[in-house]
Amino acid sequence: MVSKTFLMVKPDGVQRQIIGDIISRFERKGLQLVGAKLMRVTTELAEEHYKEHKGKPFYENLIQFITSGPVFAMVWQGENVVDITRKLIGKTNPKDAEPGTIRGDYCLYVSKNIIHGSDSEESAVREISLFFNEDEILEYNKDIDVWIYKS
Ligand code: IDP
Repeated sequence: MVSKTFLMVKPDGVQRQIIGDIISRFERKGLQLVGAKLMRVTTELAEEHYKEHKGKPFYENLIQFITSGPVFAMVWQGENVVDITRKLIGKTNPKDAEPGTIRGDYCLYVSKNIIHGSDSEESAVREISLFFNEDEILEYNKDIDVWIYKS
């Protein structure tokens, strides 16, 4: 099923100037970028986004980190896009992430793990609506999809 997911290059990825490399990985896979912006996450938005982690030992650091500099927020569309992007991103802790995944290739620590990706269809819907207005998400055809999607 074609659906959408929310991905975000965290402040460490923006500072390290790997936004382009990260976008390339999803483009090469055949997924479609339908929304994107460089933005600062306010403390209020960070707390809403990460509310399931409130009370955990790493929560305060996580909020501090995600608000510490610009992030690059994106909406991607494609077949099984949530599962596929989670696989391309790799395990939460970079020390367990396989080589070839973004976290496996680019980072060392769970507290600086470069990228966020929604972990379910429900979180994707919630997170997209937290970060994007409807008019910031575009619908357009990619002619190359005939070479990517099965007929
Ligand atoms: P995910 O980002 O792979 O979905 P979650 O378990 O939802 O992983 O955790 C959200 C974020 O919280 C992680 O990406 C990471 O930045 C941070 N985090 C998770 N567990 C730890 C930890 O044990 N120490 C420090 N930060 C953590």
